[in-house]
Amino acid sequence: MLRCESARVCVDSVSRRREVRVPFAILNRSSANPILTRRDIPDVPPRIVDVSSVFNPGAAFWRGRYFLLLRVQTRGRETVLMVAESGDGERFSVRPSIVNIDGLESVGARIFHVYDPRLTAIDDCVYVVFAADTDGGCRLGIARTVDFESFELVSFGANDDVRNGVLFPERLNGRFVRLERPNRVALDSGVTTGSEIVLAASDDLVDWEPVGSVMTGRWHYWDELIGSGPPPVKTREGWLHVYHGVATHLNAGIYQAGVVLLDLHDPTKVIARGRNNILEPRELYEHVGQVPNVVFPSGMIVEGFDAEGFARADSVVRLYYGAADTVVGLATSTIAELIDACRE
Ligand code: BMA
Repeated sequence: MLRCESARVCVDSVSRRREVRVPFAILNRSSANPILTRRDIPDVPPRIVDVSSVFNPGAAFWRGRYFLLLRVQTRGRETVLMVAESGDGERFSVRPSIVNIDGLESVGARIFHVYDPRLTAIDDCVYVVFAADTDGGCRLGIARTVDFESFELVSFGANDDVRNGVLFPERLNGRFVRLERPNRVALDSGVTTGSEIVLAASDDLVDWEPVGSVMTGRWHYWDELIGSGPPPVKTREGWLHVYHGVATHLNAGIYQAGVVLLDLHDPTKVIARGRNNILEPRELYEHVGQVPNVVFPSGMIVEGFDAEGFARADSVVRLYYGAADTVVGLATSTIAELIDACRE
């Protein structure tokens, strides 16, 4: 692995990854950051023309290619999903089409926005868990794709106001499991948010039952409000999970990323939780934008797994995040470094 003593650009001769290594950093930002901006979004007239922003992507490594499912916002402040594809995980090209989720038109709720997709490959499909704003609050929908061309709806949440849903990559005790974040905290702005991540289980991805609380926000510190980032990754030491935390005690909320390790058999048990954030707004594109001071981790790609399906300690981790609700950033680390960060 590369080690640099001072902040500079390093090129890994094997993968050609370009990253900016900063001493003591757990995550190193790509020197190509922001890797996607509104200028990379092709027009798809009449709806998609000269868009305002692109952020909070879901990510998957699928059949040898890197995919991002982007949250693209128009100047009408409408949100659509678009697919970006890459051979190296860093240089993406965005397909000139809007993702249509077949079946979403018949859920019986008025949907204003579909956003913040999280991607999990299970068996031979990639599942997308997305948030949908409706008259009754935010709902979680699940769609699936095999080719990133067509997407079909699997289920749509009934009543609960909930966001930041992420599916585990395998069933536990024969059931699908996901983390989700109920919206139980009302902000002065009228927006509802939350400070607890819970585990839910399902036999069919349609009906979900609560299993228990996983973790809550830590008031006065970096992660007062919390929500899942990308789906958890199975490691020998537990489920490695990146989440976002919001410090609300400063003038405006600051969105950061942190790590937690959950028990492999019972993910409601926290084995270790990092004390500090591992990524916070520091670059101009993270400080300035539609919503200032936001890093919002939403996609993570790990390719190095052993024969039993555990992520290898030395595997590179690519973390994709929304910056200031305006652009997409990439930062890299390794499984071992992220696990160490949980124990700090
Ligand atoms: C959260 C979500 C995210 C957004 C973040 C910062 O509550 O709405 O989609 O990136 O706020 O605005």
